[in-house]
Amino acid sequence: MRKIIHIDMDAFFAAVEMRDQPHLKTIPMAVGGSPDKRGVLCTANYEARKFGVKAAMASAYALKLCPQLVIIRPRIRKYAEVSEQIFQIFSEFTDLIEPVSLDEAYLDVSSSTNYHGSGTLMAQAICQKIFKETGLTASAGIAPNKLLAKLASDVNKPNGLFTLPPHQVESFMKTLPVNRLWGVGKVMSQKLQELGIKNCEDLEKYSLSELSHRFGKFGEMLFYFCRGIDEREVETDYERKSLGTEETFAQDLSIFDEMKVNLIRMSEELIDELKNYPDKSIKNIHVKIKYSDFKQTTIERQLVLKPEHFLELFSERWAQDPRPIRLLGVGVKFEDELPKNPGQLSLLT
Ligand code: TTP
Ligand code: MG
Repeated sequence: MRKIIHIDMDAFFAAVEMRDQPHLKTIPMAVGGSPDKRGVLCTANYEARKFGVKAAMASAYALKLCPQLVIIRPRIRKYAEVSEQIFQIFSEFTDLIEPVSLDEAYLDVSSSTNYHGSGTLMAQAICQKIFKETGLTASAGIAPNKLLAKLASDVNKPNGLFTLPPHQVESFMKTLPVNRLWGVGKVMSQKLQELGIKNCEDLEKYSLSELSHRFGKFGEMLFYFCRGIDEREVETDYERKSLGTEETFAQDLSIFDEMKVNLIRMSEELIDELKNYPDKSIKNIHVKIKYSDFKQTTIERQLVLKPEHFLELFSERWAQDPRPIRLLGVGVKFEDELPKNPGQLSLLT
């Protein structure tokens, strides 16, 4: 059973501003662009949220809802500095950290042995340390997977923790509205609504094949998500530099056609899996061969992502050494990314 912690800072940009200018603490305030330049809000403090003011709202409209709202220009560099501090704290607890944005991350603490291996105690310690070092509060969710940890971190937000142990997952999921599931946005939510599906309990009535027939690969994910099942790994930046799959065969393959069939199938599966990484560009593709004597070789090249191209690489290499093989692998390397920023920052004006 994995132990995943999801940490999310409270009203992050606003909290930094309130810390640095304490008079803002008791009044409704937001961080964002100016109302007369068609600016939008990055976030608002909890005082302002009482008026319905929230992130991504036009600043001019927010002022209509709350005329006394104070809007502060964002200081992204400052927020990035604080972000570095909190990620430094995370790294004292585990190496498996997936940054989601400046203020949010998943931590896989399954193999961390301090705090008696307790995810809850670790999350508590992380939040306390964040507060001590930055003066800011965070919320945390502790659960067996990413989907549940993210949902859990919202339960006692702000400045709260929630642990979802495996035996409570079923009852927790039943009443959960489907639009709280990862990946269910407005359009999907609407489609589900049309089928009379409001919460996860309604969704559970649909079989895997029904959901996958209606919504493709995402439908399959929904089938598992509504039951609180999520196999997605906590992906560190390092792991995201490549993606691949390999198979050791029960019996060594000695006939080319058998190899070909398996290779094409594996390439197709990989190409399918790559649909989950729409923002990645592929640098090159590769094929790995392990012979029956464990000798292994890899060939990689800049080619368009197609099953035939994996086959081309394979055939070329195997022709040089046509012996039985025990393992085949196919994979891709991704282009290096620019440093990760929250997509939302584009909202700044
Ligand atoms: P969030 O974690 O979504 O929000 P938050 O930290 O302000 O508030 P909460 O207590 O609900 O977690 O986003 C983190 C920061 O990212 C937020 O402080 C500002 C920025 N951001 C934008 O710039 N635009 C946006 O639309 C959103 C949602 C966030
Ligand atoms: Mg936050």
